[in-house]
Amino acid sequence: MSNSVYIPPKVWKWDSESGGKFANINRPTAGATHEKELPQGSNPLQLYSLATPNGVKVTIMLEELVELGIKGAEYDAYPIRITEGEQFGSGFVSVNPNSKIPALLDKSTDQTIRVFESGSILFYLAEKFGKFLPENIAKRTETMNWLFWQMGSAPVLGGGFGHFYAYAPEKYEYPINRYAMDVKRQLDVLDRQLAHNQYVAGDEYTIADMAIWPWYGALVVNKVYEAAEFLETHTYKNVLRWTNELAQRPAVRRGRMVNRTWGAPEGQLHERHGPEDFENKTEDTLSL
Ligand SMILES: N[C@@H](CCC(=O)N[C@@H](CS)C(=O)NCC(=O)O)C(=O)O
Repeated sequence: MSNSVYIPPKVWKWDSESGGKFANINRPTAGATHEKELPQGSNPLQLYSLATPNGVKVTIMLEELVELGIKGAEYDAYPIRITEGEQFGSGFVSVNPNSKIPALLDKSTDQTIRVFESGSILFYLAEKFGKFLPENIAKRTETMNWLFWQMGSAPVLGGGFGHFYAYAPEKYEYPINRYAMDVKRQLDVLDRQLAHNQYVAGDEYTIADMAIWPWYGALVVNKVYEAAEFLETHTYKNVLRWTNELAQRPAVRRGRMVNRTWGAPEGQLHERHGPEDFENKTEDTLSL
């Protein structure tokens, strides 16, 4: 291994020049960096997010709920441009002190409720509307098992593998090997589960699928980190089958577009305030 050896100093100091993609927004402290109120619309739910895998989990859930005709699930979605530091504005920090998208406000309750952490948001919405989380205790627990599995595995896939393979200023063999091994193990876990189940938690489509699809579904079809060949993701046939099936769902297709600020203009709906916005507020139609 050719990487030079690092001897940690007695006390760690922040090297803001350490580089890598997103280095400009990383810092070792919490709290707001500037005053900025968040916009609010008239729908019961207010979402502050971006169409990254963690953000898409929630927009898929909301679109599935709206598609079922649940009026209380109507939402206003505003983009938080994390590369520009908008997650450190005072309004956003008051909704999520952890300064990460997605974050949700429920204005339909006696006192407005804030919800942060994508897994917590999925669970909150599933409980509130009684959907996509089975009532049967065994199925419900299996759903929560896989939801927590995803929340635990994302830092390995995103913070570990994705960071060192795609974003770090240089490629280092040790962390790439370490995380590639674990991501492949996770893919194998999923592949074995999906060999005998239509959906991740069994025969029902649940919040576990919504949490896992934006990460592992994207990975196996080369939509994150350009790592499909490196990880030989074509070998995870059951994950691919499930990925492609879910991609056909209309709510999944819409969920991917909300708060998306990159890619094809017809796939970008920066703000979402109602179902009709998918017809006339995407970036291609706005520029006409
Ligand atoms: N555990 C959190 C992770 C959220 C997260 O990492 N969000 C990223 C985008 S995918 C973010 O906001 N990053 C901005 C930053 O780190 O400053 C969740 O699942 O909600």
